[in-house]
Amino acid sequence: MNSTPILLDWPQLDDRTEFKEAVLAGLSRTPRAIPAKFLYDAQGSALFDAICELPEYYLTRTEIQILRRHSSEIADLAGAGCALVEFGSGSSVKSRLLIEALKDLQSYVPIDVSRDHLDATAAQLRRDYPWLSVVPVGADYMTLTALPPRVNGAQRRLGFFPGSTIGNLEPKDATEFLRRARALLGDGSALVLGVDLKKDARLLHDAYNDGAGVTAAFTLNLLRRMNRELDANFDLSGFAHEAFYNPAQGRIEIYFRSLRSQTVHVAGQVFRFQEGERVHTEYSYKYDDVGIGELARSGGFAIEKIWRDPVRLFAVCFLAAT
Ligand code: AVI
Repeated sequence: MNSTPILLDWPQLDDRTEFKEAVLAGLSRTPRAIPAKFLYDAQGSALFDAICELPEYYLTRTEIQILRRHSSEIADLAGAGCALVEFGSGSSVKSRLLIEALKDLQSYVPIDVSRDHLDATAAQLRRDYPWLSVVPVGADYMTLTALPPRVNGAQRRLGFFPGSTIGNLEPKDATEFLRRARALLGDGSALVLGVDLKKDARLLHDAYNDGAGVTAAFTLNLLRRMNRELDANFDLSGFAHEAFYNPAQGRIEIYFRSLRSQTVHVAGQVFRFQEGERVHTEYSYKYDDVGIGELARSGGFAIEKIWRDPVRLFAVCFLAAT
């Protein structure tokens, strides 16, 4: 059975206000930082899709390969009659591998803040899988507290959080995400989690500093977005993308850096940037087995199985709720 999107938590009218408040607060504090979620407007999402195709950005194709190789094992562990709940579904490319492998899938529940993405994805999935009940939820999965009642008839709720997006959360927020997912999915549930692993710093560096400059365009799109939406006047030639691996913290750190001393107006306020001053935009934490175990436990899950790519060092984990 199909349906129109269920928009439980759709803050569309407040989007620009939220962006403005976050930017003004982020540029006023020391050190300066703007939350990573604001990188993903329509242009940012398109640039991220392009990043996923880059030769240096191994994460997406490695994870797809693992899912392809092990989807029937995942389906066996999950059992029949699940509701598949995807956190931050985007265009649901990876979930198709699970949709096709899971037995007697009761429903597919993509959760995403981007309504455009959600509508288009749901429509396409309904065309491609007419037998599937697609139940889209327009919401921020970090704040969502309930799933639509239609999902209640499933044997089990199987969460799906691919892409190592968990790595974009600071460890305490990653734990908080898992706790919330555990509460949302309920007793007896499970979660398929994609996690990028610690590896040679050079490979990591290259993945976030690609030769074609797409990652730089992705970071600097945040400045364009501020110019577009907040009446800002960032001169893009005066700022540069900066990304490096911090081995002590086990994370990639991403910033935009001012190339000269300059003044910028944003939403009626004036901000002075020193030459070399950075504004933080993203972390991308990399895990090892111990870290994944600790993270899973802290969020109310236990590792049932991990599939790894031994060369690219990416893991897909099947976590069971404890
Ligand atoms: C979405 N997320 C998992 C990406 C990552 O690898 O941390 C975001 C990204 N930022 C720059 N490149 C990719």
